[in-house]
Amino acid sequence: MSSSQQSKDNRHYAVCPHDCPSTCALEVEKIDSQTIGRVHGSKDNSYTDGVICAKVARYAERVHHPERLMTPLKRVGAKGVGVEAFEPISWDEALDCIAERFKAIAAEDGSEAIWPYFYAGTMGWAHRGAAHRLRHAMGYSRQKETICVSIANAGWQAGVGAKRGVDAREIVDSELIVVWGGNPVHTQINVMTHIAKAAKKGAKLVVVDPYETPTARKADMHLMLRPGTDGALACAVMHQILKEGLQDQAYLERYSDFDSAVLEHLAAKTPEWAAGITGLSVEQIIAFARLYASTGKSYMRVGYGMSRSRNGASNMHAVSCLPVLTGAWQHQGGGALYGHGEIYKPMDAAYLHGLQLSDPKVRELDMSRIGPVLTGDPQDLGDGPPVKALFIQNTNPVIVAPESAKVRQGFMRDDLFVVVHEQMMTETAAMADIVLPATTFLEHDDIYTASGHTHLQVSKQVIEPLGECRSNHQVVSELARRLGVEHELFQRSALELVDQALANGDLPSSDEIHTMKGLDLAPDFEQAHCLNGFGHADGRFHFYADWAAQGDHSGTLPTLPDHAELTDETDSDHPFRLVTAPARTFLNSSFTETPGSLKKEKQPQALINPQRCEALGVSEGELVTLGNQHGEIRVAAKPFTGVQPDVVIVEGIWPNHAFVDGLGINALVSAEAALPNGGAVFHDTKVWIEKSG
Ligand SMILES: Nc1nc2c(c(=O)[nH]1)N[C@H]1C(S)=C(S)[C@@H](COP(=O)(O)OP(=O)(O)OC[C@H]3O[C@@H](n4cnc5c(=O)[nH]c(N)nc54)[C@H](O)[C@@H]3O)O[C@H]1N2
Ligand SMILES: Nc1nc2c(c(=O)[nH]1)N[C@H]1C(S)=C(S)[C@@H](COP(=O)(O)OP(=O)(O)OC[C@H]3O[C@@H](n4cnc5c(=O)[nH]c(N)nc54)[C@H](O)[C@@H]3O)O[C@H]1N2
Ligand code: SF4
Ligand SMILES: [Mo]
Repeated sequence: MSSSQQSKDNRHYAVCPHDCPSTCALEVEKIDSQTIGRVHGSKDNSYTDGVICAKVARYAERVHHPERLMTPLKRVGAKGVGVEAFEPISWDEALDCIAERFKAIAAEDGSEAIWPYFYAGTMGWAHRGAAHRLRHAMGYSRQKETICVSIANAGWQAGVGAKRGVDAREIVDSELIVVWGGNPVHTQINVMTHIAKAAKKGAKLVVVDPYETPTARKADMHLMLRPGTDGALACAVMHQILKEGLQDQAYLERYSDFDSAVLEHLAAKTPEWAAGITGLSVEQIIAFARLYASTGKSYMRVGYGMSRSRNGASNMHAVSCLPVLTGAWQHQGGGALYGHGEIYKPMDAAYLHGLQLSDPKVRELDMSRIGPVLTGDPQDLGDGPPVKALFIQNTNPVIVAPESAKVRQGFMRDDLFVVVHEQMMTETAAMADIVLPATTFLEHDDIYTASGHTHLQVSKQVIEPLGECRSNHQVVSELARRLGVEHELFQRSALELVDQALANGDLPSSDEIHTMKGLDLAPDFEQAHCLNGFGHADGRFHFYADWAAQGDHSGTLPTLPDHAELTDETDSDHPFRLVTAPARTFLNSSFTETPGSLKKEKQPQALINPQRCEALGVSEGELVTLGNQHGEIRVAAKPFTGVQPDVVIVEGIWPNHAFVDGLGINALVSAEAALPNGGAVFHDTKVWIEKSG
């Protein structure tokens, strides 16, 4: 047998578990029962289409990382030091110790003093949701999931009324693709695969992003606006389209609540007005409006970038009005995609989250405010007890959460008992009292939905769990037993739970879905293009946003599309706006440990307009200090022409220790909750910059 034939035979279907809209179908080379080789994109999945990102192709570097956690550990030295402060213990010892402490804390301070805290290190529903099952069974504090999608969801919901959109495989038929507030070359490479197919047929690409990303470099038009000003740009584009009579009036009347008051409102939102806010030129705005209205086959891929601001929901809503104004939604290759959440509703996610056990009276803490929560902010704790224990799976809050100096201060508390279940000794794990070793997706089974495509996929274990690693579900089940809970959610296997959730929605079994390498749940054309109506009760798209329905009872967010002046604006002491964009070869905090990724990303860098570098007297590689009321960090400067003079970009959620002073980018980001219903404002930060002394 040739070696290439051998490698084909050894390929196992799996699904990428990472928090990425692409949720790629993979083929993993298995070398032996404990070892993987290269990872490839599967050709069998028409969205993945054989392409995956470089970091996952090199996944062997993560699975077989020499520092992968292999046994339970107990901290015997100082917090935050790392692996040398721990000594190995047995699983029984670890789980007994956790159960004992949790029982004692619940007895003394109430069960709400324990806060299971998780996010999307794995997107698999059975393992991701494990912490929820434990929380609801025990009455531990609930978690408001705000760190990623809550602002964007609110903005999209306000207009469209449902998380629904046009299949990205239609991009091949588009004449114009607008990537707005996303950088798919970094964050979901498959979008670029589909754009390349359309470009071959002459389609144009427009990118709206505050800096010249690799995606923007491929664009025919790049609108390099100031962060947090998308509402202004969208309004001026609508103004121009209406002024030139390029809207689809019949569509607007049939499918939206557009009326003469909206028309009048937009009549004031001139390109001149928006130019002053966005930093774009009047000509650019007019040229984009004309290009956008020139074809119904315009496909808008909406990213999260514009939403990670205090006015983010309003920006998202304003942008989502555009394909309605031109009637693009009606056409093959036209419309918009934010996410496909709605199509997966038949799967009973509530069952997997253990919602049947939940008590809505139990307090809910905002995950993005973990710093203020752990440092006892009354705004967060109210009359409730302080958090005395954390049980953490799938997330690394010591580096990814806002106001990270406060997060660290909270973790350093002597009276806080911390359990972290992890694959690596992250900076969060280094703060733990007990660290538990976790399997990777290649060592357990799970089911995956996607936001960027329409397949429901089941991934099965490819290799044996390494060392003593256990899955999230195993750990939570064993803890629940020790805490005295008897429930099927902790007695069945992960796939048995998945099968129940599938059966509850009349979907095929996990085995069937696995055998067919994914079940395509793509809705028909009418549904995907909202021709049967949008998600609101009246079936219309709403130019009038009902923010109160989503939690903004102060009336702060504008009802009609607009520029909401809520951002952390520059002032004489803070002349720059900071954007903390995703790095290409990291995935949030993951891969910040793999040699292949580190070699590419090198070090944290501040991309600063060359004029400003000159004024600051800094050249490439020299250290600059970025600061504001939350803290100061030092980072290497990189003169960069593709950014406005008052904007600075730092890519990647590097570990704090990668920065000169051991304090990373989120030391500068505020934990203020965005309207209407919370959300972290990662790209909405004023800073000053100085050459470091
Ligand atoms: N390689 C890689 N892939 C990832 C991730 C990663 O860290 N690295 N993270 C994953 C996760 S969790 C998520 S949620 C997604 C996020 O995926 P995206 O939606 O692509 O990411 P964002 O972080 O929102 O930032 C995208 C772009 O928005 C731009 N941006 C910032 N502010 C604004 C603004 O006000 N207006 C506009 N128009 N643009 C703005 C940024 O400059 C950036 O280029 O990606 C996932 N995929
Ligand atoms: N400055 C700045 N900060 C940001 C952002 C930004 O754009 N800028 N983006 C924000 C966004 S959108 C998000 S979603 C968050 C994400 O932040 P995180 O949730 O922290 O990100 P990840 O790196 O995806 O996952 C965290 C950890 O999960 C672990 N893990 C993976 N699989 C498993 C498993 O099966 N079991 C267990 N127990 N652990 C597992 C990984 O080893 C990893 O350390 O970061 C946010 N922070
Ligand atoms: S592009 Fe996203 S989903 Fe695909 S392999 Fe890379 S991280 Fe995973
Ligand atoms: Mo995210």
